[in-house]
Amino acid sequence: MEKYGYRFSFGPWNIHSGADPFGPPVRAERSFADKLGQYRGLGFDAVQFHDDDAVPGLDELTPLQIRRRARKVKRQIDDAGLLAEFVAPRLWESPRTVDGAYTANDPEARRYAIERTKRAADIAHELGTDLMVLWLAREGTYMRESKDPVRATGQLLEAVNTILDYAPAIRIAIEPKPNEPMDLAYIPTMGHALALGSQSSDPKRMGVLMESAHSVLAGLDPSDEIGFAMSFGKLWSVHLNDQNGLKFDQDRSFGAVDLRRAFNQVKVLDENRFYDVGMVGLDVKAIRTQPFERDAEHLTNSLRVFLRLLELSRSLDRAAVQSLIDARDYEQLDWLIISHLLGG
Ligand code: XUL
Ligand code: MN
Repeated sequence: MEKYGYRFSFGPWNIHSGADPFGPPVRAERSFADKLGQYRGLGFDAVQFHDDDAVPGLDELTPLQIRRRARKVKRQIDDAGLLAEFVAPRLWESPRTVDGAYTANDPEARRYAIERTKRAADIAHELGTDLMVLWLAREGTYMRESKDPVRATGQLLEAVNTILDYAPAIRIAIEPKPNEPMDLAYIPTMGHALALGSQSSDPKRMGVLMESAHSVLAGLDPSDEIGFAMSFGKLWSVHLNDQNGLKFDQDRSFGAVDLRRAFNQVKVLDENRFYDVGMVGLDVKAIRTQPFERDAEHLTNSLRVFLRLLELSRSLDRAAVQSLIDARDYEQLDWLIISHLLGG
């Protein structure tokens, strides 16, 4: 498969048992080793990790035990011919973080969140990646009056500064999302994430990860969110997927809902040489009807859509596009793009 210099990644959670908030698993859960064995065959190069994807049960282990277990995982991914793209601390499942992690009102919960993030940085170090992703899942409110947004923003800043200081080799990419699980999140868009990074103690090490579904949930166009971050050299990873309107986070296969929107994401990534900067992550989930034996097709479909759209972006008649722009003939430009997407 020609991949045009792009490298692709996904997380172990992207092959899953199909449980949702309303029903139990519908497929057996695969082991980590089983999933790892599938990456190369599916056309992927790297693994995205939550800290506990690499070291399950890390809250019960000492820092030294965590590092040792992470080292074993490093050998597993080496043996599978894979890289680790990033490590993300999973700060949203512990009973300690029901009211938030870095912005919890309980100082003990905030302390736990910082310690857990330090362990995630240790794991990243052992897995050979300098990238940490922060999806700030529970930093926000269900009850507006329960937290103070000025104080919460200060706490988020203090948290990233503490990690930047603790792990001088680590770069942090914030993955914004406007809601779910919270009603209202404190860092809902690229702009918020970049502003926070710019105020940190080391702005050079603060960037972003754009997820298509999250941008759509914020009422924004993913390609503009990509372009905004890329204009500052701050887009360090992506979670491409798709989303049918303003509902729960669907993590549909890339391009499954809106091919033109997917095309514009690929176009802006490629025009700005994203392949020199980061990997193409696909944060997609198989729909619940999918059987166990065919539980990774959403990943291959998404990868194929990316590559097909890449070919379409590169084969676009740029001179014709430019002359239509010069003539301000945008209806014809519309037709040129649509007919190109339809195969000419
Ligand atoms: C949540 C989400 C997460 C992060 C990783 O919506 O996208 O999977 O990408 O923590
Ligand atoms: Mn994601």
